[in-house]
Amino acid sequence: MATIGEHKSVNKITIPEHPLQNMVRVERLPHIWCPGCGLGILLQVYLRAIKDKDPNQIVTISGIGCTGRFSGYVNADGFHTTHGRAIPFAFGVKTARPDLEVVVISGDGDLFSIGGNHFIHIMRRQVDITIIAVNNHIYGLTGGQTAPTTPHLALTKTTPEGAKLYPFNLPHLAKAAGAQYIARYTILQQRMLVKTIKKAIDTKGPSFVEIVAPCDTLFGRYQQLEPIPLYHSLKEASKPLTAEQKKYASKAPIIFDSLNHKYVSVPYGEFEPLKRVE
Ligand SMILES: Cc1ncc(C[n+]2csc(CCOP(=O)(O)OP(=O)(O)O)c2C)c(N)n1
Ligand code: SF4
Ligand SMILES: [Mg+2]
Repeated sequence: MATIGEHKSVNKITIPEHPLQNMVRVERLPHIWCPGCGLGILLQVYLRAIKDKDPNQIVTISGIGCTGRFSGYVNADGFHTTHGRAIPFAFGVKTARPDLEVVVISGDGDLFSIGGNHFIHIMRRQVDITIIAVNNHIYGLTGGQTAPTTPHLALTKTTPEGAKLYPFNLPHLAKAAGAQYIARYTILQQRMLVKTIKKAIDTKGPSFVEIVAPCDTLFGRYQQLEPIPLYHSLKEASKPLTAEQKKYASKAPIIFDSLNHKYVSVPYGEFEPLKRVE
């Protein structure tokens, strides 16, 4: 049994010991994430993926946002860095200590908006790090503003008439920039995600994993979807990549029908990395 919840405003609660408890900074609990948020699921997925590794050999780095809190809950070395700068921090760590496994876990706004330039250049430089992007289609922590991953015409706090821009297709972007391992899964495919994160960490060179985990509180609310229908829609639209999509990431965008409030297509699996012509 363990006692958690040292925060002043929270009553102490007693819970049975969790099998991954040693890997979590329990003094930080309860976490900040909303009920139903995929980030809680991702924490246990990530811990399962790294549990056989030496905790002194892995560094988990995140930026700012709901996802940015991730590194703070992992009971191993990590950095909770400034907004958009998780990748430069990671590059610094890898440069100083090439023997370490360096994993960036951060939000779609953090990695592709303010940090977008760092993303393409870390890939181009072929740095041996893993980047895990949580695509929740929105800026979660700051109240649901549009992100570079917001579906076309989706309502958000800053697009009350619907997002005019089209979202990035992240695996396609990662492939063009030079990622050596590229995958997309949703937060509903947890076993596959554990394997994928292990593979991404073990790949030499830059690895990229997109995890579609819609913000049920804000993205869901603006699309008039309660959490359960939101997840049902995600599940129904999620399909393994076709052979053509594996080869051409451009043919595997996430499609969300904003007018009818539902996912249409969320292709998932591993994509072929770019073959360079020398
Ligand atoms: C330099 C700077 N600009 C803006 C902010 C405000 N800010 C904090 S989190 C955030 C968005 C985070 O969105 P995302 O990376 O998608 O993370 P999520 O909360 O969705 O997981 C913004 C704009 C900040 N902290 N620092
Ligand atoms: S605001 Fe959204 S992304 Fe942030 S914890 Fe809540 S559900 Fe998750
Ligand atoms: Mg986000």
